[in-house]
Amino acid sequence: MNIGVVCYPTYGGSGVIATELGKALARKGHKVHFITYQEPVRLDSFNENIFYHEVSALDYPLFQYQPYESALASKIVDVARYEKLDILHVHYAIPHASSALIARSILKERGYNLPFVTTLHGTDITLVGKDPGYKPVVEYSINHSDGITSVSKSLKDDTYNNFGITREIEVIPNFIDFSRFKKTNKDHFKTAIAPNGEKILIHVSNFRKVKRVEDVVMMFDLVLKKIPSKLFLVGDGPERSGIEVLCRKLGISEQVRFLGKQDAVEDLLAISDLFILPSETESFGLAALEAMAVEVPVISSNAGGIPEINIQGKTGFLSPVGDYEDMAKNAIYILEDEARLKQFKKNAYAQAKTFNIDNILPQYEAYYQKVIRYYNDLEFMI
Ligand code: GMT
Repeated sequence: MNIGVVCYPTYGGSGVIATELGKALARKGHKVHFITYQEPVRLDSFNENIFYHEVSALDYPLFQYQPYESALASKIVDVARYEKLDILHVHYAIPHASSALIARSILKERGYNLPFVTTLHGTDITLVGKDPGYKPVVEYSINHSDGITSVSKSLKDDTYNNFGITREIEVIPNFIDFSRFKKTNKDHFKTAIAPNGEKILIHVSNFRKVKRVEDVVMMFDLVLKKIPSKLFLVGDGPERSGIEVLCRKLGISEQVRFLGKQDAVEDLLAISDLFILPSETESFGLAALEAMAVEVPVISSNAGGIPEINIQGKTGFLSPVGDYEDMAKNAIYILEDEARLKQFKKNAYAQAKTFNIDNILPQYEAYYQKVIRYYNDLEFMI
């Protein structure tokens, strides 16, 4: 197939999934055309079947905000016609689904059929999408997509609960590429960071309010009182400076390393013992799944789709949102017993295996075929 992919190219779960999916489809022989404003960060290797088309939105003094949605729709029209796309897959509804919708109408008028699939990722529904400033457009463009997928059952339910959706949503979960995320021996690195055998806890996020990074620090402060340990804080975002202040106030700055954005997260995960994800809302929790693939158990909140990946008492523990004391208690329970920690690591890996990209990729391929067939049948009837 000739597949167009629209996504956010920066760090962030939806862009990561879009890029990894595109790369895997290209390895299987499909031609994949990324249409974004910047080369996706995970598009780090050359493949003859991958193409990148840059969206450039002309700036003009009249604009307070650049009309990216229009620039993207125009680019989709251009790429679809000249690259002969069979299908377009847009990741994250805002504004990608509405751009796809406009592009599909323009193309149709010019005699070209381009069905499109919208994948809902999380905050496009649970946070931003349901805001009255966006809701009518999000709802309309979801309902007029030719296919709709969601990354978890929980997100599917949230979508039906928050919007007037009249269409079937297919759940296709996120996935792991085990050729990248696997346990590797980084003992020398671990010895340098934790010379006295301290345990390493890790949190990876975009440091937005919804991630509740303050709960990571508060629970770590309690863990530290019982278990010699270190905390890695990976990523960057608006909450970071407040978190640094909190660490100083608690007197734990020596044990906390702020690592900023990292490309090779898997190397940090390889020396970590626990992954912490206390989010307020989380449709899936890809960062936690990546940790599990590298044999790191998860201490998390029970928000959104997290319970679909982190299994209580098996791959880690789940607590009510904000209950950092319970999270600390659970972390200590796992870390205080080596045999127990080992078992949790094993379970985390086994659970991650069920999300192997090799199992999920065929689901997307089959779904694209179904959408193309359905769209063509519909066209035939009209
Ligand atoms: O976490 C974010 O805010 C980033 C966001 C994104 O779209 O980049 O992540 C969402 O999509 C990821 C990939 O499907 C999911 O793993 C995350 O759980 C989801 N984030 C939230 O729901 C908060």
